[in-house]
Amino acid sequence: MHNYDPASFHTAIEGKLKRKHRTTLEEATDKEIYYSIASIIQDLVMPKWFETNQEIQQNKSKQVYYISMEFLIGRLIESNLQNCGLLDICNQTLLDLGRRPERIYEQEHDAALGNGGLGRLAACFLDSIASLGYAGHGSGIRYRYGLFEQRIIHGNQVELPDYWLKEEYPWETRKPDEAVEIRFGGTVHEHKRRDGSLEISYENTDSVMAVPYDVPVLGYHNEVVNTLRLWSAELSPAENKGLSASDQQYYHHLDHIHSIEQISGFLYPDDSTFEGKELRLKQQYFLVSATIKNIIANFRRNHDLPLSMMPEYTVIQINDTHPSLAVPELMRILMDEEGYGWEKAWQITTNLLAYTNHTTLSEALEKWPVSMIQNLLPRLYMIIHEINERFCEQIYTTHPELRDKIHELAIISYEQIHMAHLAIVGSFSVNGVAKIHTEILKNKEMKNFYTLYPKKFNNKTNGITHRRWLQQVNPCLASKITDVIGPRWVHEPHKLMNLLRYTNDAPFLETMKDCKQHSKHLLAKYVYEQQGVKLNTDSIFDVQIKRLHEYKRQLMNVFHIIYLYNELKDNPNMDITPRTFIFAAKAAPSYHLAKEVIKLIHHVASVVNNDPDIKDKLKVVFLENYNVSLAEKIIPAAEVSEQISTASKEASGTGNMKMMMNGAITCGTLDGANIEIRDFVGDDNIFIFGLTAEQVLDYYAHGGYDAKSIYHADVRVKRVLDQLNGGVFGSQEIEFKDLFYNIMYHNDPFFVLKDFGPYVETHEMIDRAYRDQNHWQRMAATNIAHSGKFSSDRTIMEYVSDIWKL
Ligand code: 73E
Repeated sequence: MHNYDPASFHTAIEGKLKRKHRTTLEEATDKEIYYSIASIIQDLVMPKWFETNQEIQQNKSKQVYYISMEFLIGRLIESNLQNCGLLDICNQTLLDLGRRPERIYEQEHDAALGNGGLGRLAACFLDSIASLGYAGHGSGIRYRYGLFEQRIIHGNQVELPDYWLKEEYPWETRKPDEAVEIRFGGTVHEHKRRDGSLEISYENTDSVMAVPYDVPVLGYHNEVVNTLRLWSAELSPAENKGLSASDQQYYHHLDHIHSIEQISGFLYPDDSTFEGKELRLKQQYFLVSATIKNIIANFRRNHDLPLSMMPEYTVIQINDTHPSLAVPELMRILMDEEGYGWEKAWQITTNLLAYTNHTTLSEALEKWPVSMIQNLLPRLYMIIHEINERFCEQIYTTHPELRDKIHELAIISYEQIHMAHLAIVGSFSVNGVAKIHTEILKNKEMKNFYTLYPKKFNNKTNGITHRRWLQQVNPCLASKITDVIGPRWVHEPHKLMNLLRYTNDAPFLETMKDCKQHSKHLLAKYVYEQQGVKLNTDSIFDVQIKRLHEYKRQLMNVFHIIYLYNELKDNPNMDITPRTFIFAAKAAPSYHLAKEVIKLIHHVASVVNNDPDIKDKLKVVFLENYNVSLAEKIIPAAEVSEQISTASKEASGTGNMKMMMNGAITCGTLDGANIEIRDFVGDDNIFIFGLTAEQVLDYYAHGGYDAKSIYHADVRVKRVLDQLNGGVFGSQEIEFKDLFYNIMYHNDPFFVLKDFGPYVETHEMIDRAYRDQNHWQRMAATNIAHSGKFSSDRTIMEYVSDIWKL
């Protein structure tokens, strides 16, 4: 994509600094250099971006639109440099200039337009779609505030707004000419035409403009530039009344502008409980309506064909139910604006849409109150109602055996709209995100739908982009891999399998270890700079980084640490392999128990880290403000990857894949993609423990288990819980009674005590295994070798061949 060498790149930066910042290489700030580099990349990208679009138009190839409320893209500077082949040149140029590349790259604000796994998956998918050369676009919201910034004050999480657009974002291009109008509220009028058909019109609606901002998505070394289109809510020109400041209405008008801009104001920070907030519904409709209008406009620009032909050239993947209003919105446009009848419109709609389910947690399932949809989207409500009537009717006539299940399957029941049901009925494909998750969908959560539509259901195990999560974040390991198996794994990640030939190669295992030590040192340096804590880089780096949730069981990890602390206090000369427990996690702001766990980690850390008896044997650190950039620092240094969710609860997980790809050994339950990781690496290269999903579901079906009996039977457990309840961690005012009560009197809904014993024993095995470094590195190499199957390139190829048919 470029003709730069270090000398000409140097000159290019110099030129940008002079023309755009009126400064010199010597005087420029890191930020000015960052902007100059971004601008050089943009100059290279623009013509390729244009050409990619031209090619799509000319080839008339089929396109996929990935609609998602979240795109957790993180920083783009390094991956953009890498994908256009400039990373090495840029690093060298910066070093020659006496600048530290990482200091320059961290000038970019980490774009946190997502909560966690679901949003990061969308970002990995965009990278793979472009790198594999497919025509695929992301469509999301340009939230003015991303996921909150986390600060820890006296062990408590405090949320600060993430105003990420404070400074210019160099990757976006505003496209005001492609803005579309979105309408909310109002009343619907039906007029019968002479021919008996209905004409629908709306009155007194509120209008909002959706203005697109495009971010380029660069393929790896292939000249492809796809688009991530992020929509921003603005005042519609039609509503911009010329009022003077003295006018009473002026203030109403300002309020009105504010309420419109609120639609793309902030990202909802909860990824595990559904909160039926009207503003969130507005966001969803805003995204869906803007995207579909855009898709139709693109289709018209590229083809001289009726919209009924759209499914041949277009497919729309909806990321969970958040964009599931796409079903009624497509129906509305096709019928009310394009004049199709119900049957034809339904055929087109259901041939366009494919739905991915990401969770079976009942608290997370979206159910909107009928009244809210009726008020905000009256016409869509009429359509949803009709879809529901027809659907129930169809079950009644074609599936008599399901007649007594109709109320469970219905889209509308008890004055609520079940978005998952709407999404399943309205799309041609329904996929889960790991094998076990899809099986649970088919055989349990969506069983009756599976009976109705067996062919719709399919599995697409998640993946991660190995370009970012290995090549970019761990250049040391990546280059050592290339040294032994050659560079082809970068294009064909399954070729990492060739590493299996080196699992007994002592020099290779040694270099792998050197890379791990290097990464551990870098992380230790960061931790020291951040919080003044010195890490023992010869200790095991045991990492749990993910959103904080009860089902992910960070609490069980903390209980294990308290247990080890007790053991060491009882027997200070106990022979244990030193450990550093590393946590990073954001809790949803309203999630009390999750915040208590964060506080507990901090109090345990302060006791353990300051106890002279413990010396260098145990250390606990919590790194604040977990985000993509922090993950990039931690993951290369991880040796044990904690994936300890209550079996059946974690649909897939993707952090498990990232850490395995960097040579960490998973300590995990048989949940989500852990199962597939085990199937690939084999029992000898992973530490599995705990209840199976079947056992967990069986307990739930019989009202849970008896947590108190474990408390009374297991002295280790009793001691830990009594310490928790008795104020041992934290002063008198800081108590963790709510955590204690939740286990003892709410019967430990996530089986922390039940799995505790096996978890402790598994960690004892890890402790011993680590002492044989040769063996440990062999396990690490085996994990890396198999991680190619978890590249999102593989996932995307499966979507392409089974669902998208691009
Ligand atoms: O297991 C993860 C999965 O790896 C799952 O919990 C997560 O999606 C990941 C990617 O497939 C997920 N996020 C959400 N639901 N499941 C969610 C729900 C509401 C808002 C935002 C995200």
